[in-house]
Order: sequence, then C-alpha cells, then structure tokens
Amino acid sequence: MALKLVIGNKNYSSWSMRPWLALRANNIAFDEVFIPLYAGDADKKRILSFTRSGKVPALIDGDVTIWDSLAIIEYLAERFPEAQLWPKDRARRAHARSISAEMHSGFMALRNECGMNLHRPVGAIALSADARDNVARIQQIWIDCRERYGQFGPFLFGAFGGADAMFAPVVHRFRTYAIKVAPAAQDYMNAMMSLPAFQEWTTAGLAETIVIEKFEMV
Ligand SMILES: N[C@@H](CCC(=O)N[C@@H](CS)C(=O)NCC(=O)O)C(=O)O
Repeated sequence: MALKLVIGNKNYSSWSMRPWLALRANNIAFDEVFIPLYAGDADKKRILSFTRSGKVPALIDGDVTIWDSLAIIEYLAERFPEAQLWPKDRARRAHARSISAEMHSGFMALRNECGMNLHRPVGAIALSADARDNVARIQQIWIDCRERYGQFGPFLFGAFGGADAMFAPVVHRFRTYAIKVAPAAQDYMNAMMSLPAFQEWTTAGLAETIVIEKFEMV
C-alpha cells in the first residue's frame, strides 16, 4: 500500500513542507492528501480522521500513523535507510538531530513574526530583538555546518537530508521578509532554492488561491 502524507496548504503550511520535501527529494512514492487549514469543521474532522492530534502533517504507512513533522522524518529515515536522511557518521548524525530539534522546538519569535506565506510580496518588516536573535542563531547554525561539511556538498551535511528538510521553510521566510544574511548563509539558501523538490512545492503553493486571513497580517 502506498504511503499517504496528509498535508495542509502549500502556501502556508511550513510543517507540512518538511516531510513532503524529505519524501520528494528522495523520489519516495507517496499519495498526497490535501486538507485546507482553518477552513471549518468539516476539514478539521477530516484531519482528525487521520490523526487525533488534529494537526498536519501526518504520514500513514499501512496501519501505522505518524504525526508531527520531525517524527515523520525519523520514521522515513528508518523506513528508507538508502535515502540517508541522517548522516552515517554518529557525531554528524547527533549534530543533525540537535539542530533539527532546535528548529522544531524554538525560534518562536521568528515563526510568529514571519509566517510562511509564499504569496506575500517580498518586503522587510521591523523585527523584534528576539526575532533578530533567532535570525542570527539560524545563520550561525547554517554557517557552522557549511564550514564543517561544505566539502561534501551544498546542503548542511553535504547532500540534502532531514536537517535541510527541517530548515527549508526558514529559507522561504528569509526570502519573503527580505532578511539580510551573510554570504555563506545566502549560498545555502541558493542551494535550497535550486532543489527541484523545493521548487515543485513552491510552484504548487503559488498556484493555490485559498487565502487564510489570519496569516495575511504582515
Ligand atoms: N509540531 C507539529 C505542528 C503541526 C501544526 O501545528 N500544524 C498546523 C499547520 S502547519 C495545523 O495542522 N493546524 C491546523 C489546525 O490546528 O487546525 C509538527 O511538527 O508537525
């Protein structure tokens, strides 16, 4: 039975983007189930019919359901070891997991102030001190990885992997909100924006016409 990935609007759903990219960038076949977010009770019930968390993304693999973007990436790493979503080397794998968990559980100010919204015209806004700190820390993470592992390829640990999937929506946030970054961070963003799977998600998101008003505030 084919894998099923339940996702929200590609324009807005940064959490959905992560496992979708992990699958698509590795040519792992899956069926996509799109459920519009914040569109009313019927759609919420559809999400709940897949996962009692009531949130997307969720991955359905036969009788196994995995919810939460990072848990899905972990599952995919076990299920498809040939995709090498985590580095083979234990120390690098621990590094990749550390920055992925840091992304997953942090950077609230940036996430709140610069929501992913692919439609939004590019333009800067005034960021809080906390959000500016988040931007600085994310760049530090990227540049540290590029310095250590840049010899292996253009992504954080060489080839595109689970940590890149976790940071991919930030690339859109930095681009959309015209956040100035250091050259090494820009190189990483350029590598991400050149990835066919990233482009495919972006093109599909831009083709969506659904507007979620509460995400159009800035
Ligand atoms: N920690 C979760 C967060 C999931 C999440 O917040 N999903 C949002 C959309 S991006 C959602 O499903 N919202 C719909 C709702 O709350 O009704 C993950 O990483 O998957």
